[in-house]
Formats: sequence, structure tokens, C-alpha cells
Amino acid sequence: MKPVILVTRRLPDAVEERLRRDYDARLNPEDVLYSPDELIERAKDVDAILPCHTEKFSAEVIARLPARVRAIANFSVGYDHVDIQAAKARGLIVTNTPEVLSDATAELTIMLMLGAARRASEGERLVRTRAWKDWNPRFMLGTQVTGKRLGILGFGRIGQVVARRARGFDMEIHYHDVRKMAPEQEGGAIFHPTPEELMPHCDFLTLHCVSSPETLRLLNAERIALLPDGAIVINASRGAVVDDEALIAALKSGKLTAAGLDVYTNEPDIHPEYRELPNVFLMPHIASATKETRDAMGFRALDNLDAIFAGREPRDRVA
Ligand code: 8YV
Repeated sequence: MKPVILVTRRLPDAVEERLRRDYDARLNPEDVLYSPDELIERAKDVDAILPCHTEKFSAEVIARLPARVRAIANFSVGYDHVDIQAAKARGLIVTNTPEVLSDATAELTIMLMLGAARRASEGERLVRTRAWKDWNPRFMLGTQVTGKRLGILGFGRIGQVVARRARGFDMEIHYHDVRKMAPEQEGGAIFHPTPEELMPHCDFLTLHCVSSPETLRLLNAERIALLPDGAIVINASRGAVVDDEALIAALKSGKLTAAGLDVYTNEPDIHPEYRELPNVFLMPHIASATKETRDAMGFRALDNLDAIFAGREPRDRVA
């Protein structure tokens, strides 16, 4: 008998093909977003769940999962949507999909940086709405990226790829993480032992830390005040690491020149003021959305399930 897998969202064709081949897969062809109650109902007679970050596994949901469910194999690197302590307490195996999305996420981060610096939203809107009437030497002046200082808060896999790509723009890389990295990982990047010490060195600041109680609203009004005047903030990690009110106030006052955002608190119902600000470049949580990466994320989640059902330790176990 093949293990039964509940797949909460419609996944790439190649991933669903492999799921159908190797498992008794309960797919979601209509891609309906399940409520917690539906999720629990559908988890009946299931051996494992393959969810996305759109399904929240709170302590309460985990407590109500049928006893047969052994594992949650996430289709995501972030796992802040799963209460890890509750999962551990119940003996649930939880896995994620690291590495395979670092390049795609770094690409989008560079796009956010360029888009925010060079006013991509404003420019595009001008052209599309026929509001573009003329040209003059002072028209649409932006911020040059080349040669500037880039601060990276969270220097893990994604942060390190961002640093490598940013070096193509001759940027000087500064970073903060909970520990100083080995020289081969740093590649010349300058370590700062606290976020506060990093801030004054950031013409651009990009966030790549995990979302956890420790990083909740890490970028707050006090830390924004320590950034150089006119800095640009980029976030492709999780919305929870930014204090929206503080970021919006700084974008309005001119303390910050611009921001480039892919992630938000309460997606897709984001803080409404972001939509009104001309100096933010907004994307709808698509950092990993390339065909290559989404296939690789699915295969990585399946590799983890294969290991679990073969009685081996899955490569990407987080609980
Ligand atoms: C995905 C992500 O879009 O992997 C993550 O943590 O945020 C994105 O790559 C999403 O989480 C898929 O579930």
C-alpha cells in the first residue's frame, strides 16, 4: 500500500506526476484554499501532508490532526506557518525545502533593489497610463546602485547568494547574523555583531532572516533611525520582520528614499498605505516563482517524504 499524502495546493505538473506515481496522492486540482477545519477533515486517513506557507499549522490545528499523520513536508523554505514546538511535542516530522530557491529569491531581491532605486513602479505607471508627456534632464531621477553599501540582515544561504550577485554591481557588503560566518562564506563581507551596528553602513538594507518570535518587527522605528538618511529597504523574507507603521512613516517622511517588498504581514490583505505610496516597489510574494525553482521545491519535498517512508532521516528535517 502506498502512503497517503494530502497535497494542499496545486503543484507543478512534474511534481504531481511523481506524487501520483509514488503515493496515494490526495491532490487539489481546483486549488481551493482550505480552512483549518477543512484541512483537519481532509487529513483523515492520511500519512503525511505536503502544504505550502498558505496553510497555518498552529498548536491548535496540530493538536486536532488525526493520529495517523506522521509528517508535514513543506513546499517552502520558511516554516513560520508551523508551530514547531507543538509539532515536536506531538512527534510530527517537519521538513522544508532549503537551497533550491536561493537563486530565484536572490534574483528577485536584486530586482526589488533596482526597482526601488530606479523608481520602476512610477516609471511603468507613467508609460501605461499615458501620463508620460516629455523628457528632461531632471526627469525620474533615482538612486544609483553601483558601488553602494549593501547591508544584509540574515546571512544564510539566500543572503550569501544576494551578496554574490550584488558584487556584480561593485557593492560593498556588510552583514549581521547571529554568528560570524567563515571567511569562504563571507567572501569579503564585513560582519557587524548587532543589527544596531549594521544599520549605519547600509545605503541599501535587505532582510533575509527567518521569521521567529526573536525577529518579529526586527526592523522597527529605532533601527530605521540608525540607517543613513535616504537609505532603501528591501524585504523578500517575511512581512513579520518589519514594523509596517515604522516603515511607512519613514517612507513618507523621506528618511527612507524607497522600499522594495515581496512579503507582507497578513498577505494578501496588506497594510493599505503601501498601495498609496509612490516610492515602494511591490511584488506579490513571488521570490521563488520560477518554473525551475518550483519544480525543484516540489522534488525536494518529495525527497523528504521518500526518506520518511523508507525509514531514513529526511535531509531537511526541522522538527
Ligand atoms: C513560497 C516562500 O512562495 O519558501 C518560502 O518560504 O516564502 C516561498 O518560496 C511559499 O512559501 C511556498 O509555500
